[in-house]
Amino acid sequence: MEQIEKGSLHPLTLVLEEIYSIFTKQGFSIATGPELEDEWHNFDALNVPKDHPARDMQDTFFIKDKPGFVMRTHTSPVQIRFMENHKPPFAIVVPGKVFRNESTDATHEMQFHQLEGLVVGEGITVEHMKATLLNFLQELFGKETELRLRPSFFPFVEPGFEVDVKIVKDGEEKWLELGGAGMVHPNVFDAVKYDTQKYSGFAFGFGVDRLANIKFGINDVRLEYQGDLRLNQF
Ligand code: YSA
Repeated sequence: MEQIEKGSLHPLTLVLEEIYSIFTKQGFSIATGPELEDEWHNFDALNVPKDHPARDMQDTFFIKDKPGFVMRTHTSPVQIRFMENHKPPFAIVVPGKVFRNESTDATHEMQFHQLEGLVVGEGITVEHMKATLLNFLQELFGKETELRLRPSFFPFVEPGFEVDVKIVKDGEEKWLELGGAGMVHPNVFDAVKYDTQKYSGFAFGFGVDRLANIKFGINDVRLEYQGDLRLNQF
C-alpha cells in the first residue's frame, strides 16, 4: 500500500500556540481585529497625523476602490478597537497578519504576522512592561534569555523602546531585534476617551515570524509563505 506522508502544524501555528499559552496563564485575553482597516484606526487614532513623516516608516497598501482604507500595516489598530469597547483594567494580546508594500529579503516579507500586547489600568509602569516582556521571552526561549530595551520612537508611545533579545544557543550569544514597546501615549488615550489622569498602560508589538525563526532556526522569513512541505520538519 502507498505510504502517505503525515502532515504537521506550520511553525507559525506552533509558536502562536505557545505564545497564547504563556500569556493566558498570566491572565491575558486574546483579541483580534480586521485586516482591511480604516486609516483612522491604523494611523490617526495612534497619534500619526496625515502629514506626519512617521507614516513613511510603514509602506502602506492603500485600497484603490475603497478610499480611506488600507491593508493594516501593523496590529496596533486593534489596540484602538479594543479600547473603544472596553474599560480598564485589562491585558490583551493580539495576533494577526499585517501587510507592507516593501521589497522582500530574508528578514522582510510583504505579508507577515505580528503580536501586539496592551495592558491598561491604574498605576501601570515601565517596570511592569519590562517584567512582562522578560517573563514572556524566558518562557519562550529559556531561562538564560536576556532582554535589552533601547530608546526609540513610535508615535503611539512615550517613552518608546526597541526590544532586543539575547539568545544563547550552543554556547553562542546573539542579540536580535524583535519589535517595539512603550508606555501608551496620552493622545492615544484621548482618542478613545480614557481619563489620562487615572489610567496608564504599556504596549508592545513583535514580529511573530521572527520569533518562529529564532525558535526553529529558520533563516529566511519567505520560506514560511511558500507552502514548502519541508517545513514539516518542525
Ligand atoms: C511599537 C510600540 C508599541 O507600543 C506597540 C507596537 C509597536 C510596533 C509597531 N506597531 C511596528 O509595527 N513596528 S515595526 O514596524 O518596527 O515592526 C515591528 C516588528 O515587526 C519588527 O521589529 C519585525 O520583527 C517585524 N517586521 C517588520 N517588518 C517586517 C517584519 N517581519 C517580517 N517582514 C517584514 N516586512
